[in-house]
Amino acid sequence: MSKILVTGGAGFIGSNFVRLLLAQRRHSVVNLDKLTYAGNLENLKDVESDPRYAFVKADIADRPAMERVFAEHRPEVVVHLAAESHVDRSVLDASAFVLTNVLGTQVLLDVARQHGVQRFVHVSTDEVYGSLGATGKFSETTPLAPNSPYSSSKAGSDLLVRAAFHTHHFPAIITRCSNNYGPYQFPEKLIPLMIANALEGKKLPVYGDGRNVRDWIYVTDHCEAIALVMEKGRDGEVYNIGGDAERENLHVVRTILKLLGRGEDLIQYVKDRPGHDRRYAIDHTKIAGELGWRPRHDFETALARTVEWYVQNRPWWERVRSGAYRTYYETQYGGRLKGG
Ligand code: NAD
Ligand code: TDX
Repeated sequence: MSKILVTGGAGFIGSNFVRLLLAQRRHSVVNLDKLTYAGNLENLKDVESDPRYAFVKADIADRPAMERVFAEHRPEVVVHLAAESHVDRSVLDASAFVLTNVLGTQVLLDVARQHGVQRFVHVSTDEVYGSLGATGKFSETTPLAPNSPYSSSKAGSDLLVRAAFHTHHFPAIITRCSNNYGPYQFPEKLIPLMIANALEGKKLPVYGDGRNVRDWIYVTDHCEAIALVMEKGRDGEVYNIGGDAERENLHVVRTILKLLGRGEDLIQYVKDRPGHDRRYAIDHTKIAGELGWRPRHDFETALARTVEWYVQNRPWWERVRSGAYRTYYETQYGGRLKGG
């Protein structure tokens, strides 16, 4: 049993990962999160009283705060998911992306190394490889060619992790995953945005011609891959993770409308995202061969299950949209927990 520090555990993938660790492993988990707009402790309501779970509010770019957290909690393993994660926001203002994704990752690497952390899993993205044409897939040896401020800041963090391994023999591993979907995804990303808008009878904004392709993966498949890499991955390696589910955006949007019994008149074509990557597709042969991982969920079934989750959990995303979720930390945790 280890003590695992998960950064960004109040976000979409992080909260699913914390839940998976507590349910399927015996580890104890410290969730370290700044609670930006994307951090929502309501995502972890069901596990917050678990004695193996602790929450710390802190910024990964704040070195003194990180030193305090590592000295107090002494984690053996770090799984690093904290990031600014939304491409459209990075187009409007890249500064938070550089601060958190680049500087924050370096601070975390330094402090984790000083404290003798035995394994550091850096959760990155397929977007660092850039954009594909009609054919081909990203492998771990595909050159980095990020196109957005978001993906460039993630590529910067990947290179700093690589440098920590090569320069300091720091036991770090990088994962690069394709587009996730599932419960607790912030409704600014394609799938939850389209579901919530359709449920409210609002327009569904499709960028450009809607023919961009993403390789979709159900979030728990990604979380299982991260857990396997954490347990059995090789230091200094990169592992690609993907869902074998390439779909055009328009297909995804039409499927959501069909599942909700809404008409295609809700679709609204809008101005394209600047620098919009055309296609992503992941070759995950390496993690399949080395660690025996494969995605378990097929896209159509898991998308239907996801749509059902947003229908059943309407108060969750309505509280996100109204901003009410921001008060949860204060009312639920106010004064009781130490933070950075
Ligand atoms: P998210 O935006 O839902 O969550 C990010 C979390 O990080 C939030 O809880 C936020 O409060 C926290 N955070 C942000 N800045 C912080 C800081 N300075 N200090 C501490 N915490 C901070 O993101 P997500 O979609 O769950 O993505 C998690 C990770 O996985 C990211 O690193 C992202 O790049 C990567 N990733 C995401 C996808 C995807 O499809 N969503 C795919 C591949 C990789
Ligand atoms: O309103 C929209 N309309 C639209 O057509 C939104 C929000 C998106 N889109 C398109 C843009 C993309 O082609 O849908 C596709 C998916 O968009 P996002 O959900 O914003 O995801 P993407 O830009 O592909 O990046 C995501 O996957 C990789 C995550 O946000 C990243 O954090 C992750 O690294």
